[in-house]
Amino acid sequence: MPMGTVPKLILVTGALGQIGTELVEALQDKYGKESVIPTDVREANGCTQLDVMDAEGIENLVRSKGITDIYHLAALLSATGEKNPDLCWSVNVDGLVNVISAAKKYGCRVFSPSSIAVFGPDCPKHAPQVTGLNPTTVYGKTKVVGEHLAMSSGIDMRGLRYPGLISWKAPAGGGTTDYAVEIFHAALSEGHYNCFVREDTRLPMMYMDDAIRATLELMDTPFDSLGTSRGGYNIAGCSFTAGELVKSIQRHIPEFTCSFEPDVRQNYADSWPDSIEDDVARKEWGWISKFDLDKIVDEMIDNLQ
Ligand code: NAD
Ligand code: AKB
Repeated sequence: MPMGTVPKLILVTGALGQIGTELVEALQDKYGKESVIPTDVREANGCTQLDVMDAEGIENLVRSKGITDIYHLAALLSATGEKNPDLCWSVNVDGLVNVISAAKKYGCRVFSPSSIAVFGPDCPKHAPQVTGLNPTTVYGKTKVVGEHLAMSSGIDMRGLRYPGLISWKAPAGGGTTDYAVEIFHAALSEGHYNCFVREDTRLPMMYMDDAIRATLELMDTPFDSLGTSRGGYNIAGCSFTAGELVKSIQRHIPEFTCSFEPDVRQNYADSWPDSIEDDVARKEWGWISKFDLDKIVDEMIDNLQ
C-alpha cells in the first residue's frame, strides 16, 4: 500500500444474499479477509448481525470499527417487495437513508446497487441510460429514489443498474429474474422446470462474475471521471428469452423439458426493457461484459454438476 494511504475497512450489508455471498469473497481477495465486515439481518457464522433499519446500530458499527467504505446490499427484491410493499419501502429507502447518514457523518464511500427495475413500460425496449424512470413496482420506485439519493447525498456514492443476475453459489433472493437461476437447479435435479414467465419473455441478464467485476471496477474509478449517471449506471450483460435459455441448457441436457405457467411476476417482467444500452459506463469507466448466454450456461452447468 502506498505511504500515506488509509487502509480500507469495508462494511457489507445484506452480505448473506445472492450478490453478497460472492462480493464478500471478492473484496476479501482484493483487500484482505480482515478488511471486510460482512453483516446481515439473518444470523450466520462469520457474519455480524445488523438490521439496516437500525440507524443507531449502523452508526455504532461504522464509528467503532472505523469503516471507510460501505457496500449496501440489504434490500427486498421485486417479487417479495410487491407482496410486502410497506416493508420493501422501509428496508430499501429508510435502510439506505440510515446508511447514507452514517456514511456522511464518518466520511465513508458508498456502493448501493440500482436495478433494471427503475425502468417502466414507457421506456424504449432497448433502455438508454437517460430516459424517464416510471417503474410500476414498489421495488423499482425504491431504486429510483436510491439513485436520486446517491446524487443528492453530498458523498462519494455510486451504483449500477444490475440486470437479472445468474449465479450458482447462493440462491436468488425473491426477484422476478429468479427463474433464470432456478431453472439450472431444476434441470439438473428434476430434468424439468415449470417457468413462471412466458417462453418469449426477454430480459437483460448478467453472469455474477461480470457483476462483481463491474462493481469493483466502478469503485476503483476516480470520482472525477464519473458523470451524472453515477447513481445508477446501465450495464449490459446479455439479453435472451426464457425459451432461448431452455435451448441453451438443452445443449448439455437434451432430455430437459420446460413448461411455462406465467404468474404475477410476468407483469413485472413485461414492465421492464428487453436489453440495456451501456454506452455511458463503457465511456466513463471502461465497462465491457465477458459472458454471453451460452458461456453463462456452460459455467452454471459445470459448477452445479
Ligand atoms: P438477496 O435477496 O439475495 O440478498 C439481500 C440480503 O439482504 C439478504 O441476505 C437478506 O437477509 C438481507 N436483508 C433483508 N432485509 C434486511 C435488513 N433489514 N437489514 C439487513 N439485511 C437485510 O438480494 P441480492 O440479489 O443479493 O441483491 C443485493 C442488491 O442488489 C439489492 O439492492 C438488489 O436490489 C440489487 N439487485 C440485485 C439483482 C439480482 O438479480 N440479484 C439485480 C438488480 C439489483
Ligand atoms: C429482481 O428480479 O427483482 C432483481 C432485479 C432485476 O432487480 N433480480
